Amino acid sequence: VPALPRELHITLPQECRVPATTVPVLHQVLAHYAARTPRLGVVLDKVTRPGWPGVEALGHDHFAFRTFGVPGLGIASLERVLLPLGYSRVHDDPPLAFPAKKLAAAWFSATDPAARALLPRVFVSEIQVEKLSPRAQDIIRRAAGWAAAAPAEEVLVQVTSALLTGTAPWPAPRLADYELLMAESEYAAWVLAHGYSLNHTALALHRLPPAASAGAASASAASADIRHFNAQLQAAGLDLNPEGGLVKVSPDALLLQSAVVADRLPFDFGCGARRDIAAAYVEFVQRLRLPQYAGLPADQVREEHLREGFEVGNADRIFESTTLAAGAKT
Ligand code: OOG
Ligand code: NI
Repeated sequence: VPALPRELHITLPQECRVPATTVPVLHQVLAHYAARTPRLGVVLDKVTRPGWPGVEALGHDHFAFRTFGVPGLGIASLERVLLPLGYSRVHDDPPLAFPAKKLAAAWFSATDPAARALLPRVFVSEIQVEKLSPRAQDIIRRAAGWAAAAPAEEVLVQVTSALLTGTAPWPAPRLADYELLMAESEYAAWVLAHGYSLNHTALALHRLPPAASAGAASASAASADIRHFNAQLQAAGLDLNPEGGLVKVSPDALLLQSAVVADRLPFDFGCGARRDIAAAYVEFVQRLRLPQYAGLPADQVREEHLREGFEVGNADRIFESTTLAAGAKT
């Protein structure tokens, strides 16, 4: 297993009622992701270590996974792993839906309120495979169709194994199949190649103190500032997802998100073909204080006082962080 940089570790206090295996599982997922996300290394080396030298742990706002919405897999397959690990599904009304991308999403948070600011939320999306062309459906069924026929416990073991090893529970696809899916849905092609490997972690800027270099104006701010952070990312030579502006802002203006575009890395397709394709990316989130807590002194603000959840308009743009890398020429 690759080593996990120290500041990405998750530490829970003793009193949290979280199963003993949860943090080791999350660390394993992160270690595989960190090893195949060179841009995460740049974020740590060039931005967070120099800008926040005293900070030992960067908080994870959320992890994100992508799946095929087929019987036995999809959001439900990760739900079956997450519930025994001490997570609960959060029901959004209306549900998170992305009709143009043929995607649906759900998210999970720690069941124990004391663990909520420490364990990452988990955002899981699925592509509505039945809405794709017959040819695309055929490719996906050849890879993922086994799950419909297999006993539930077999699927659970396969999904958990893929999660822990950063792989897919099907063989490496043929390049032609990847390209056919890519022409129709970049998301579907990504899942065919990467399966249950972590799509991104989102670092919680609201849990970081203001940066010393942000200037006097921010000295009284409650946390690091996403616009300043983005400027640091750009100064480090990282390309940010520009869709809808560098900072994606929720309609209530309390959920701010940005992302570096995904790394492009060599991938070994079936039959010996090798190509550079979009891999994982890194996201940054700043949750602002809910209006009813506007008067709290900065040192008393905790995660429960901040804007919760996700936002369709933001997520729709964040999804493009892999498209932007996949389309780039090397
Ligand atoms: C997920 C995109 C959405 C967010 O935080 O809203 C997202 C993906 O790219 O799979 O991460
Ligand atoms: Ni995200």
